[in-house]
Amino acid sequence: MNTSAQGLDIQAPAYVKNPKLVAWVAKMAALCKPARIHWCDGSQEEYDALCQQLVDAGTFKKLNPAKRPGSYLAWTDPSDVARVEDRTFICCEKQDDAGPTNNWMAPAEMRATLQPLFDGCMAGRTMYVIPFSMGPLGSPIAHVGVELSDSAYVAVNMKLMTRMGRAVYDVIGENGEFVPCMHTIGAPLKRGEKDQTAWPCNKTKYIVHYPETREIWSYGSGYGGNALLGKKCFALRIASTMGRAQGWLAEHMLILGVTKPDGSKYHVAAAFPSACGKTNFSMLVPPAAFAGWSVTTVGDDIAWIKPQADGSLRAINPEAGYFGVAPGTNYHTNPNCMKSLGKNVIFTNVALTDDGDVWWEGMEKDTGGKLPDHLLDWQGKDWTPQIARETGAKAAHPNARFTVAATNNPALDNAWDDPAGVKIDAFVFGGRRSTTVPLVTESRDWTEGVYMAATMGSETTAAAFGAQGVVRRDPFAMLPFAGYNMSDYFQHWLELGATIQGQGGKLPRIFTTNWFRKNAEGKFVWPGYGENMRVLKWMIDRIEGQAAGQETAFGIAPKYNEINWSGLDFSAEQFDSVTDFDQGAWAEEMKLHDAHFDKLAHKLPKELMSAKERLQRRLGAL
Ligand code: TSX
Ligand code: MN
Repeated sequence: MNTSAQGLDIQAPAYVKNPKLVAWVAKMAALCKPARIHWCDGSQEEYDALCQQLVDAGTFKKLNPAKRPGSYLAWTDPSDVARVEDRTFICCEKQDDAGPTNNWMAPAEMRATLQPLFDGCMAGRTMYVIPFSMGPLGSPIAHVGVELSDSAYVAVNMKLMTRMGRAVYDVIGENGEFVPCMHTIGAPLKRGEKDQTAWPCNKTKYIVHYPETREIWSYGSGYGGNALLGKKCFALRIASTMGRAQGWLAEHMLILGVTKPDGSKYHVAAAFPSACGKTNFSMLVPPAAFAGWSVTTVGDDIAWIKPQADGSLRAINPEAGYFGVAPGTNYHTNPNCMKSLGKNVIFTNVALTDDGDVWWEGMEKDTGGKLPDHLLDWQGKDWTPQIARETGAKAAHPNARFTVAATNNPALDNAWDDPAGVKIDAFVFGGRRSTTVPLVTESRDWTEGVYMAATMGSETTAAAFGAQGVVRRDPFAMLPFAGYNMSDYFQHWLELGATIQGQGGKLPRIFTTNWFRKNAEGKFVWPGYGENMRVLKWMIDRIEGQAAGQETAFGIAPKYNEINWSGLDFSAEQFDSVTDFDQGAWAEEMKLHDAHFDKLAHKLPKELMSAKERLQRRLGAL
């Protein structure tokens, strides 16, 4: 197909057969005025050529092939290192539909704001047409998108993070639907002008979603969730609104499989706020005492979950790769992740070693505490242990990332690419709390589970925020990612449960976890990491009817002797200290729940208020 826009030839490859798509590309090219258009085919040759181009431009450093084959390192502009939540907008007609937790602007006003910014924004650059499927190609749970971007970094990251390339055009066909995703770094080049930096971007940033027309417009940033639009923008914000309209769930959840020695297998979908170790949990290695058990990864960040005719919920990971935080990752915290990072990785904002490899804080745990003698830090400056001691300078940015294809993961679940998805047997909602919230509980019913998820919270860590130890509510770990009113989102969860139950379906169990309780000395009591397998096993025992548990105010909890302690020295007293209920602490906790619900009061489901009253009655009876 051939359409012309202001002298620029929009020569689509013959295999692009969708007139709407070609017309949209032509219209966007006319707006953004790129020097050329590159229709990505997703081939390895294309990936290699784009990486080489990024090396030539200085954006990528090719890492030592003897140490890290097929891998690259990018250092971003110091101002472009994370998602920009205060610049993220949900633009629906009514502000009430975005709710009190989202930034909102009326669509017409936002379009008028973005029009002049996008006019000519790609001048002198290439517009990449990036077709991608979120989920296995052609899966009934999957959906496709097309991102137009002037960043080759985005194109190569999308190749690792999604099913990107030619085959997507067959899914779109002549009249199939796709979510249009516009992205620009917002750094047009004048005629003959060359980039002054290896990471051009714009101080002005907009991450904009139009849920009603299912569009994404991103301006000014080249980083992660701001620019790889299939991820947070599509797979969570836009997809959550699609799920609400169509009766399914788009969730900020990892998906893992647990296989027992007898071969039976369960799938768990788990939501944790940031800095709780989601990727670690999705790649958990069971302790030695769990011989014959295995944990496999379906996904580490996002789950799309659709009700089935048989009353089950089946889930896919819409992504095809991991865009994870590097600092803190090592062979102790996540061996499978480290093994995934051996080759064909794009690193962003980690440090460069003198022999052309990468390094980040936490890696010293794998070398007996020994730090490298010299590095170039994520800004290209000299770094030595002495400089670090004297100035506190970090070698890697705390939000430094790896991008890697899921197929690198040695613990990848064999159903990870199954178009039918996997049946979800349990939901887990985890928070990071040094007090109050017990190690694990199971909700008595769906509504109580929704209440637990709606009130979940995390204590801020020094690294992430100014104040330490303040509880931030992050309902369902979806606060920054819900594409509509958070109270309507709770209602959607309640209705979905009621519908499935009304049809005689069997809902997944709902559990809460907290790996982070501390003792009076401020030390973590629960060993966490692989030892969380013991909690996973108790969940499966519950599902199988093998553990009676005991009633608590906040759901059903394990008795000490219901946990398999083989190979771990963990006393009943220690167990008590991560599971006990402090009446005073819970009284304070309920005040925080009240304050949280006050903010969402306008449309808060009445059922959640009733659930709160039931909880309060039980707490009063402690
Ligand atoms: O990821 C974590 N998980 C889940 C793992 C499957 N982390 C890291 C969180 C930051 C990203 C954890 N940190 C976990 C955990 O279960 N638990 C803790 C707290 C903790 C930290 C250190 C130790 C024990 C617990 N022990 C030693 O350092 C020896
Ligand atoms: Mn995430």
